Amino acid sequence: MSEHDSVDLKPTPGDRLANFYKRSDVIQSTIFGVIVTGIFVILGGKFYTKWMPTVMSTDMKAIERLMVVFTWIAAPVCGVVLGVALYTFLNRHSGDTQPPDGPATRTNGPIVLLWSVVTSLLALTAVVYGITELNSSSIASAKNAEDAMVVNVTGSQWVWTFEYPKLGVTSHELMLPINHPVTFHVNSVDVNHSFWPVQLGVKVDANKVAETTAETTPNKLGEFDVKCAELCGLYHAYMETTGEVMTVDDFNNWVVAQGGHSA
Ligand SMILES: [Cu+2]
Repeated sequence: MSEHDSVDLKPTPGDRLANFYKRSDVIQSTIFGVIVTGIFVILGGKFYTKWMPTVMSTDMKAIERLMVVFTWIAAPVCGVVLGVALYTFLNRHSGDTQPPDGPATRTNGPIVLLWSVVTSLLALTAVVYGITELNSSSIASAKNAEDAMVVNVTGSQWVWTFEYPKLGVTSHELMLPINHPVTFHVNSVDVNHSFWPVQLGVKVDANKVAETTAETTPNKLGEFDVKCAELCGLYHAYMETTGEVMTVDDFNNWVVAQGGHSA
């Protein structure tokens, strides 16, 4: 055999990749991984639409979509990890002092490259999608800002107060008219709180030193929860109240009943 032949016989990266995929441990782990990925992709879509809080605003819809997409992106990574774990678990033998082990993958260039490129692409997709959603929601808020109804939200240990400056109403329940943009100006009189009308998809800090703002447009009639999402002392867990998205007529009636003047 000449020197030239022996160089030709060296396995190419392609050969190493092909051999890697012929290994029974790799085949079994891959099959488990694909099954786990499939389950997470199906459950990801179902979970958020079935068990997450009701979607009552455009922002909540965007958040739900974001969570479903992020679950799908994470599914293959979870699939690979659980696939290998399942293979290891099912192939253990009683009395083994060491778990079954194969050749190291860290010297397998093509596999390391594949793993790095795929996970980088998944992470990049998550970043780009997240930034795009954030941007489109700020554009929508800016568009709505002019005709938005202003509600001043004040957090105090351990009560939420909602003031409607243009309507002359103050309430401890957050009433909102449907399909009308609303801007929350959020403050605190004591410690840091976090204003969280759950089903509206809004969560924003309530600070004493600086006002924060958030916008949304409620688009579904019904009650929603308002909670505090920042540990703020002894009764933090009880710092909650209810809100309701109402028809415009019902909202105006409520305003009048509270002694205010309807818009
Ligand atoms: Cu709190």
